[in-house]
Amino acid sequence: MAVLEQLTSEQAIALENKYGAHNYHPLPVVLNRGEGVYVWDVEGKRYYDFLSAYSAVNQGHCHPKIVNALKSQAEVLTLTSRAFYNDMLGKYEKYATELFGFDKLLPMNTGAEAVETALKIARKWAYEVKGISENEAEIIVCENNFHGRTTTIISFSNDPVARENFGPYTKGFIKIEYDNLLVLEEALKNNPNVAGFLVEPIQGEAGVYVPSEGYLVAAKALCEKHNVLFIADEVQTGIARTGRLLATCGNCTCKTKNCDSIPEVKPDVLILGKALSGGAYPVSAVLANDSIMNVIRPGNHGSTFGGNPIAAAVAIAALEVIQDENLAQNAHELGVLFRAELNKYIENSNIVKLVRGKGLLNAIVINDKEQSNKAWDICLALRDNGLLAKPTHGNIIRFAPPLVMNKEQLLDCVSIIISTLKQFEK
Ligand code: IF1
Repeated sequence: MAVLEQLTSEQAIALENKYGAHNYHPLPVVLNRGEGVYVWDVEGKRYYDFLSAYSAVNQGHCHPKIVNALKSQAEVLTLTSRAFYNDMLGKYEKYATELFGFDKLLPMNTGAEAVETALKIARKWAYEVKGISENEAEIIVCENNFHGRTTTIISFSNDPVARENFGPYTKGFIKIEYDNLLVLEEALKNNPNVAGFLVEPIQGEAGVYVPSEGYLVAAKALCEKHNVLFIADEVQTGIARTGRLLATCGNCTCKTKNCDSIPEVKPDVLILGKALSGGAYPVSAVLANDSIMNVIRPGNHGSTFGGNPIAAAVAIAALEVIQDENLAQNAHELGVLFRAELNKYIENSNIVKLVRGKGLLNAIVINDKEQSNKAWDICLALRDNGLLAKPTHGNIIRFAPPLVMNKEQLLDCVSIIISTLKQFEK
């Protein structure tokens, strides 16, 4: 078989099973093209993409502005390493720090690398600025978190599948219940060596858990009171996904007074990834003000590809698309419509318990008493009906289409989802 010959779905799946590590269990569909809200399989069938590569393709598949930025830069200079300067990185850093309101940006590639970077910055700040004794720094994290797959990050995961048999585990983390201010205050009061509080504004992988109104604002205030860094992991919630530029703060684009966005809170350390590149290239970043970021000095941290010219060019284009096409406002409005339509159905459903989310990061909880594969079977049926989604944990199905979706397409997807769910009603 010639390496580049067109495969059937069956052939493609067989190749991955035989030659690829089995670190995923993908839905059985083989894609070979994406455009906007659509993807196509190798047999030419078109689907609505309701996962957006876990919110990396917020700007839609193969957005021409982003692809052109990638292609143009790739033709002149792809990588210099940081041993030398390049003409794109400074422009990107200026653009992004002004957009998100921070003094500095540390460029990395994957979300997990950016989370690791934020943890290192928080620890170094704790020793050199806060004055905690060396190797005593603690970082508070939330139960049911998802921050990536490195050995340090899974050290503070409570997902056995992500954590088991990867020890010995990194120390220095205190786990508390998400969306519980009392236990956060207790942890802060009882642990003088806390450097930071790492939190997802919405817990995506856990099943799109939206915290109580005011939780993030109050949590930030508690961190300020105890001189602890509030570290927001917006890898999945950022870049307009939840109906504002960031789920935590700033540039609120919702014009309506009763918008369902999360109250504003300004993180001390902001972690971005995924849609920072529109899904065209691995780009992640950590942003902070000088009083924090300047603990990092030459030789302290880096990566071969971090801050490369392609990443810089692609990230600028991806962020421009978000603003030019007003995607945060669109995500907000379509999210309100999506949840309203689903709630109408749920009133009379015996298999869906609830729908929850912000903007276009939503999930439904399947009324699944027995630990059956109902959510998985529903996703297989959705696939057959032309819409791709995947369960997160067990009985929860995440719905996260590209933010470029229009109202007509969204209502078409609602119709597909509801008619598919009805196939499973008793
Ligand atoms: C997988 C989950 C989503 C993230 C947050 C950091 C990262 C992620 C909030 C790390 C990555 C991805 C990873 C991917 C599946 C997907 C995922 F299901 F794993 F949890 F989106 F919910 N912070 N999430 O969501 O970024 O290193 O992957 O670039 O590992 O299976 P990354």
